[in-house]
Formats: sequence, structure tokens, C-alpha cells
Amino acid sequence: MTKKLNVAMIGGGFMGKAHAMAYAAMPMFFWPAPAIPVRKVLVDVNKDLAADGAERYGFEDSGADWKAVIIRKDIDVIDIVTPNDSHAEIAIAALKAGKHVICEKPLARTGAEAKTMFEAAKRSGSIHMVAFNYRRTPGVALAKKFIEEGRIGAILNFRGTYLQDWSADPNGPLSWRFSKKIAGSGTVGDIGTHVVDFARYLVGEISSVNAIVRTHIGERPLQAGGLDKLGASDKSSNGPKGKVDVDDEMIALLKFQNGAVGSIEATRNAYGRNNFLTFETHGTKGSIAFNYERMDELKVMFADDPADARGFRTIYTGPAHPYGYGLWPISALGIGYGETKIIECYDFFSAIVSGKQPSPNFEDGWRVSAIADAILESGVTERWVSVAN
Ligand code: NAI
Ligand code: SOE
Repeated sequence: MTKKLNVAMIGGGFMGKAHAMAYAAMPMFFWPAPAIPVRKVLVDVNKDLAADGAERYGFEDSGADWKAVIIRKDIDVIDIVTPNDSHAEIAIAALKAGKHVICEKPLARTGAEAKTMFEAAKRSGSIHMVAFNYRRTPGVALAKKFIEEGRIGAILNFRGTYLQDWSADPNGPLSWRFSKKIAGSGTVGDIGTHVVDFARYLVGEISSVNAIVRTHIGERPLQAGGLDKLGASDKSSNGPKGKVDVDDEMIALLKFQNGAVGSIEATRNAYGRNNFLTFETHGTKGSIAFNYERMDELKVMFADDPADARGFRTIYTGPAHPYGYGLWPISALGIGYGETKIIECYDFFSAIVSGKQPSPNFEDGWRVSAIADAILESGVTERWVSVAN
């Protein structure tokens, strides 16, 4: 019989839905499964929300007090899918209670806060993961494989973007994502960190950054209720406004420890862009390009291609590629956001069963947050800032 591991999920919003779906679907995709996730308890801010979420997402039990749930003896895994201000407190308590922990990104509001989580993780014997799921898109994992195999030589340049438009309308409500106290930062921490994760995963450690960081929309209508509706206007849009105290636009130049250079940009105000999470990287022997909005595709160009066939070509990921054995049997049948979370769940449960820390773990989460801090600091000083490590 396949081992079962009981999960308590703290939070039942957008990511609650994504993670719950992955727990249910992972063994259907990856079989034999490393272990079967059992959806044991869902916790939210009050009993009604928690009970409603548990019914909808298939959890056996529900509760409104995460402190009582994380010490339950029948719980193996704590899954943190709450806004950023509660990640550290819940994760550190869960690690102390001996649980394995998966925590949504950004790991914390600042590098210092993330470091306390990494320290707690090191002290524990637990497996820990930060949920930068986009690197688990098969095309991105294939890019990593090509780079490790030396197919594009030594990396010279990495150009990454994360552009969305859900916050471009100034009448979009002032959700927790626009509050420094809750989110830590704006675009930099929320979506810039996904591109930073790509940069570290594919190229290596970033040593210093030089950034421009701006806030173009300084106030928004106050929002009723806690859940982030991601720009969808509601009745509150005609009501009183509150101050946005986080960034909404970021461009940064990067220097990598291995000599490569790069640039990244992120905004949630770019009309026409939805989930435009991209990178293009060139090395001494070729180039690779990826666009999440066409997530089944990877564009490659190898310098030793015949002269009459030079240029980017498109690989449609499928069974021959990373994670392909668990996904669909024909290339380009089409994967989506859900599959990245299913793969993440598979890798996390494999790590628990094998006892080997996965990547990205809390150390990676802390390093990404330290880079976000450096970008924010450079945005103020408009100078090169070294990344703390
Ligand atoms: P959301 O606003 O949709 O949902 C948050 C949920 O947490 C709500 O149900 C809320 O009531 C609950 N909650 C808040 N404080 C709580 C507490 N102390 N105890 C229990 N429940 C609590 O937020 P969303 O979009 O699900 O974001 C959650 C986290 O996931 C954030 O850290 C965010 O950055 C991250 N995220 C990651 C994504 C990815 O692609 N990896 C995508 C979207 C969000
Ligand atoms: C909003 O910008 C958001 O939900 C982010 O919080 C996620 O991390 C991103 O993947 C999708 O967009």
C-alpha cells in the first residue's frame, strides 16, 4: 500500500484552490505516487470560511485556529497559503512542531524575516519547500537541462519579465497585495521574485543589482473583505480610498557571481499582458527563450545548427521531456497552471519520502527575498547594491 501523509492547509483562497487540486490529482498523474496526500484539515480566518473551504476542496475537517491544528499528532504536512504576513509565524511554529512545511512565495516580507524561517528549518529535521512553481513548467525544466548539458555553452545574458495588468485600473480595490505591512513589497516581492527564481535556477547566484522602482498608482478604493480579488472591481470602488505603500513597477540590472549579466522587469499594470512571465538567455553556443503564456513551448537555437537552418525553433514539451512521464501522452495536448502545482506536489512528497531537501527550499526562499530587498534598496538609492548572503 502506498504511504499516506496527512495535510493541514492554512488558507483557502486562490492558492488554497490550486494546492487542494494538486493534492487530489498528484497520484492520478504520477503513479506510483511517492505518497498519497490526505486532505485532512483546512484552516481559515473563521469557522464558516474554513468549513465552506473544506467542503469545496475535499478536506475532512476544518478549523479557525492554525495554532491548534499544527500541533495535532495526526498531521504530517503544513501547507501555508495565507498572505505573506503570516508565513513566518506559521512556518516557524510548524517546524518546531516537527511538521514538513510547504510555504507559498514570497517566503516572507523581507530577507531578514525569511532568514528566521530558514534558520528554523535548519534546526528542524523537516523537509521544507517554497512554492516557486513556475520553474516546474516542463519547458523551464527542459531549459535547465539544456543549460546543465552545456547545449548553449556558458551563459552570458539573462533577460526576464513578469508583466500582468490586473492592477492597471486605479479603481481596482486596495487588497492586501498593496499593503507593505501584509505583503512586504508590491510588484518586487509578488511577481518579481518569480523571475528572480528563474534567474537563480537557470544562471546562478546574483551578486548585485541596480534598479528603478516606482509606485504609479498611489491610492485605491478600500476593499471590503480579506480575499484578494486581483483587480476585479466591486462596490467599494466608489467608496473611500486608502494609500498604496508598495511599489508597482520595477526594472533591475543584474550581475551574477559567474560573470553573466542580466535584466529583469516586473509590473502588474501593463495593459494587454496577463501572465507574461518570460526569459530569454544566450550563451556562448546558443540561446533559449520561454514565454509562460505559451507554456507548452520552448524556443531554442543552437550555434552548431547547419548554416541554412539557423534560427529559433519550437519544441513542444511532452513525454520526452522533464516530468513528461506523469503528464499527458502526446506533446502539445496542453498543460496549464494546475500541472505546475501537481508537479510541485509530486516533488515535495518525493522529498519527504526520500528525506532529501527539495529545491527551491527555505534557503532558496531566503536568498530570493534578499535579492528582492537589494532591488528595493537600489530603487531608493539608485545605485548598485550587493546582495546580502
Ligand atoms: P487570497 O487572498 O486569495 O487567499 C488568502 C486566504 O488566506 C484567504 O482564504 C484568507 O481568509 C486566508 N487567511 C488569511 N490569514 C489567515 C490566517 N492567519 N489563518 C488562516 N487563514 C488565513 O490569497 P492567495 O492569492 O491565495 O495568496 C496566498 C499566498 O500565495 C500569498 O503568499 C501569495 O503571494 C501566494 N501566491 C502564489 C502564487 C503562485 O503562483 N505560486 C499565486 C498566487 C498567490
Ligand atoms: C498576482 O500578481 C499573482 O497571483 C501572484 O501573487 C502570483 O505569484 C502569480 O503567479 C500570479 O499572479
